[in-house]
Amino acid sequence: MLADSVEVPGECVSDDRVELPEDMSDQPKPDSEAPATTTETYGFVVVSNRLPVDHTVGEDGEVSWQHSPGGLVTALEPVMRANEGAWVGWAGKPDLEFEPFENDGIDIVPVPLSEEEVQRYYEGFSNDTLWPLYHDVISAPTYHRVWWEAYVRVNRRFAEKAAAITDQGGVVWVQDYQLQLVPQYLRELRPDLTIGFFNHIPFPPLGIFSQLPWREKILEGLLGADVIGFQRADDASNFSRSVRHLLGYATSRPFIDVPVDDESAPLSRRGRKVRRVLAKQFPISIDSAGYEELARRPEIQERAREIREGLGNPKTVILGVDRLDYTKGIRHRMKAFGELLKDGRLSVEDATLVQVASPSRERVEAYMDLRDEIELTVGRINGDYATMSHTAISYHHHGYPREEMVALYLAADIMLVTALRDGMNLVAKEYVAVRHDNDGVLILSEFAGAADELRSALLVNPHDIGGLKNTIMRGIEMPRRDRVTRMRALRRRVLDNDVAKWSAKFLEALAEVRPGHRISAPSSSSSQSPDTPTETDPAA
Ligand code: GDG
Repeated sequence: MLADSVEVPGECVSDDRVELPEDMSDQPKPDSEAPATTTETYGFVVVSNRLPVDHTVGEDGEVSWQHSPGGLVTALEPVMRANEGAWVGWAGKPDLEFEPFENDGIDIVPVPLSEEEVQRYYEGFSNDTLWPLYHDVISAPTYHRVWWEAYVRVNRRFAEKAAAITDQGGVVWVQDYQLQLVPQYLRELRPDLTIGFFNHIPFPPLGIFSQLPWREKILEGLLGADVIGFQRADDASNFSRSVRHLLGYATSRPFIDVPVDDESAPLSRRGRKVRRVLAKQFPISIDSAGYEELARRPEIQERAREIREGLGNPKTVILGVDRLDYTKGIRHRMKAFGELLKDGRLSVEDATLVQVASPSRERVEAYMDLRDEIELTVGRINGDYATMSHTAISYHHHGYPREEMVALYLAADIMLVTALRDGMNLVAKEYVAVRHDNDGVLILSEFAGAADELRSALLVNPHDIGGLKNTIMRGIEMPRRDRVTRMRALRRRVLDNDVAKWSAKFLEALAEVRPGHRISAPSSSSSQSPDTPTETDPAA
């Protein structure tokens, strides 16, 4: 996810894009030529809050666009090329109108937002209502009717744009929680389309989701899709349970029968005309080979050595990389690390914690408060324990180029992921992908979606500070042979299940649900056996 800072699912297009310092951007240079406009229609359309390009204005006032090659873009680029695809989204700045254009092989179709819509739809309803609600109410969600009204209006605009540019019988894939009403609006406008939706963040349990004053509307919005993808099996079953209890529809996992007025629709077992929606997990991944390729470059390995030297060559480098977000458990890991220093189980010569906290959602109050709190904690711990030659926590409130991130992963003996709730957590997968030496320890929260797949990590409950401290010590003391055994197993998982396989599986599921609406999946050999209902849940 990305936005004011940035947002897109992580480096994917969600909507917190990581803000990179201008002189350190790892993005390709801006296209210097004026974009060519396009008024075409497309067989395959991706819709996300943020576009995969950033609008930039040079010192001379000249406008250009920077392609942001995140994981989602990397995964979808070949599919888009094979199907003449387009990407619909917001350019990340308010009140910015421009014509569709082609950028680096992807046709870009903008949806403008006013300053008020950015405040209400994006910063308000998306980031201060849905985000905390969907992450176990770690921070209290705010409910404002005017935010909801803006969310409805903006979702309708995205749907209208997608409806206007998609070919007859085409495929539209909607991304993430900012756009949950788009599938329904799109189906109303264009019943001929095949519609997919992928939720990059968790879907909450019924008891929490029920707080939302507009809960039925959100469910109906999502059920406009043919396939609804989630990160974890638990998210899919939370969703099905909410549908059963709040809408009364029959579910037979992984399917949901949505009643329709269409005479030609099939009959359900209860004798109702229904449209069948598939709701199941499609765990997202990364461009694993791309990360490994960067990690094998000699200059990046040299940079990793320099980083360690710059830290005073501590015996152990522990690394945290997160958007500065209260869901990531940054406070918990600092508390555990600070106590290990206090208890004398570690000294600053033994271990340094490097924390990259990329700027994110800086206009939302909860994020401003979090930043103050974390920076106070860093200052206290460093004040108490740093020496002239060794710091305790090396804290960085910046975005870095991807090459630097890879060097950091290579420099780290321990990767510490302590999310209190996280849809997936790509950082955990990136760390594993770069460790071609099969060394390094991943400590991973059981509340991150990645924990379902990365079972050979050291799994932790970040709320259990005593347990977290012991796990950090276990990671530090782990013999190389055990580290290698675990890392090999993790790497098999991450290299086998990359982001290309993720998108191919999702698109295959879409094609199966609506045969005849097949889109060309370029080089994927991955195929999934068709889902069979495993369980029948009576409607509430
Ligand atoms: C959402 C869900 C889900 C971070 N700092 C820098 C930088 N990053 C990159 C990381 C990674 C991405 O940002 C963060 O992705 P995460 O998955 O860890 O977290 P969210 O941003 O919250 O993403 C999450 C994801 O969507 C995908 O579905 O996994 O659960 O919350 O790729 O490397 N990249 C660069 N410089 C930085 O300073 N270049």
